Amino acid sequence: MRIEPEPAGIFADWMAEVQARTERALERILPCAQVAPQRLHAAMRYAVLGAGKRVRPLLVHAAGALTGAAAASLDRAACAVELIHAYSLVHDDLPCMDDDTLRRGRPTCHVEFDQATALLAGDALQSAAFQTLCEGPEHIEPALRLDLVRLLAQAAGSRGMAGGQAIDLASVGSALSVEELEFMHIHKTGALIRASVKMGARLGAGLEAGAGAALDRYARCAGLLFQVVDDLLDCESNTATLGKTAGKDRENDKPTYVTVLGTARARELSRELLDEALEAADELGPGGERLIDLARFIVERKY
Ligand code: GRG
Repeated sequence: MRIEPEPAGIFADWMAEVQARTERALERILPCAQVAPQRLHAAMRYAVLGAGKRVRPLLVHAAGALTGAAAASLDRAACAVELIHAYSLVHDDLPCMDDDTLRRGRPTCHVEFDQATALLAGDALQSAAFQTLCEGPEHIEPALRLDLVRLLAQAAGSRGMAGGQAIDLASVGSALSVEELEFMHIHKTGALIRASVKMGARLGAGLEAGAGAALDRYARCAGLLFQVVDDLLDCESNTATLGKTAGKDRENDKPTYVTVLGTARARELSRELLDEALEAADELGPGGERLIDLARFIVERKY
């Protein structure tokens, strides 16, 4: 039986509430800009606060809602994942990587500050992510905290996001097969999205094996879906709407789902991945509604 999506207003309200509570929690976690070293702390806050869709925190909360996790514990995992995401964007924008000047509708961190400060801000945000998982008053058992640290470290590391980024940089100017492209994105973008879902679910009651597998299938599809849509937006949207430089992939001669498959097939693939994500979420039964709404949001987003 297919779970009906919630009325749009309910999802929009829930999304706004999670985004707001994530912002408040990040605000508390990040050192004040008045605390030394002021410039580094200002750069960290600049990179994290006041912008971003918070897709990964939303996934943490949606998966946690499925397993009945406490909201305060989910905030902690959500912030840790978002701090890693923010670090990756700061480093990705550096001249030695994608060399971009616009992010979230404003100058990139190294443009607003300087390259060395941006590099350090990214480093410190990564450390802050793991510190966040280790601290806090919530009743998260030490063994569970360790699991969360492990999940996040695996997702961010050389066999996750950083590894995917290395493949991405090495692929500039080359023709990848669809399989190679998928391998790259499962790591670069997908690993953190998958970890968001796993960490959220892990904070609540255990799922029986079938539901656990369905949730992981959902997370894998959502990660790839996010990237296919990102590639379509990069070539079909504009800089003002995206808040980052449109057409950057072509400018950097990067293989994308659009260059490898063509626009029509890339769009078809996004529909297939959405269907598969929705099918997987259906298997989760009641409680999976937010995940369904989020998969649709990932496809329908404009930036
Ligand atoms: C530097 C180790 C290292 C990794 C960087 C994720 C990544 C790897 C680079 C980002 C480049 C990029 C545009 C990837 C496409 C998918 C993606 C992560 C888009 C940005 O995420 P959103 O749309 O951003 O969730 P907001 O600003 O909403 O948080």
